[in-house]
Amino acid sequence: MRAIKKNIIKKMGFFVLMYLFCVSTFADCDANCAVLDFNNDNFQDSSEDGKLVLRYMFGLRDEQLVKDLNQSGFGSSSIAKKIDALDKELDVDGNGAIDALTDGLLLYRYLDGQRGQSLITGVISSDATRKSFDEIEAYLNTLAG
Ligand SMILES: [Ca+2]
Ligand SMILES: [Ca+2]
Repeated sequence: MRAIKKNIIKKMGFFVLMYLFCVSTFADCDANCAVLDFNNDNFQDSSEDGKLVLRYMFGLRDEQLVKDLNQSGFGSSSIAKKIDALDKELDVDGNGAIDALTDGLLLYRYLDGQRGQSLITGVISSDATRKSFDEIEAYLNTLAG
């Protein structure tokens, strides 16, 4: 009986260690993973992260935020939290407001690999403080890390 108890305690200790390892790994990821990798799959791309940030800016949350997208084990609330943490940094054109049809599309196009004039055509607000593709690209390069 005592041997069985010892064995159970040993096994529980193993699971506790595994749990702590996983928690610390994910905690590291939150701090160090690329800022625009919203689903934490180690890629910054338009097909997942670009859509996520656009949907988020359009006010979609929970299941609607992640529908048909790869969450890579990262739940919708964690994804929303990661996007939300960027706060004012999401104001890509620097007009003081965060808007899906300007900032969101700039982020989407940037993650899609578009650069130069095609990055900014039709999606810069009239009161933007970052207007040229040079300024937008430089800003997003800093943000993407
Ligand atoms: Ca990603
Ligand atoms: Ca803006």
